[in-house]
Amino acid sequence: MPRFDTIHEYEIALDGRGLSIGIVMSRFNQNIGEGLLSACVAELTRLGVVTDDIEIATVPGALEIPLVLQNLAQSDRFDALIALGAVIRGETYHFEVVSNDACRGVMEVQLDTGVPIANGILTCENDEQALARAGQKGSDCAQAAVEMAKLLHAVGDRSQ
Ligand code: INI
Repeated sequence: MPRFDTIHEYEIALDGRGLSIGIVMSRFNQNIGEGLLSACVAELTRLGVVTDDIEIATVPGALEIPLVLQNLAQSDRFDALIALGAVIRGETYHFEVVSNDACRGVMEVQLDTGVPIANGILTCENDEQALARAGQKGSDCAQAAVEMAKLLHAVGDRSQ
């Protein structure tokens, strides 16, 4: 239901039919990456995205994610992208560098290209914490990607 009579408010249905989604997953902490990925793909398909319209690229670590996202975004083939990975404090002395640079890169790519990117790069204290969060985060990213793709399409349609 609209909140106001004369103000246009975008109402976005989480309907992924017809959307093309690219996923970039870091293989560092691979079991956590796989947990994020399976939850993410399960939710995308539940929302109606067909598997033929999903592409998955894997990279060695979170720091490699932004460059691949940039290439996928510039291909003009995707309505939204998703970044998946885990940076674990206990396993690196440069935790802040890896997490900050990876997340900054993801944000820069989406602002530079205009393609929405759901950021599922977990930053956690330890493996247990990351594993506990992976399922929910993967699913949340699928929903964010579908919502943002649909919202930007709706904004674009109104600008015509
Ligand atoms: N990459 C991750 O995705 N998670 C980490 O926890 C991590 N640690 O611990 O260092 C990590 N490092 C690798 C980095 O992303 C690059 O792959 C590497 O520096 C090569 O460029």
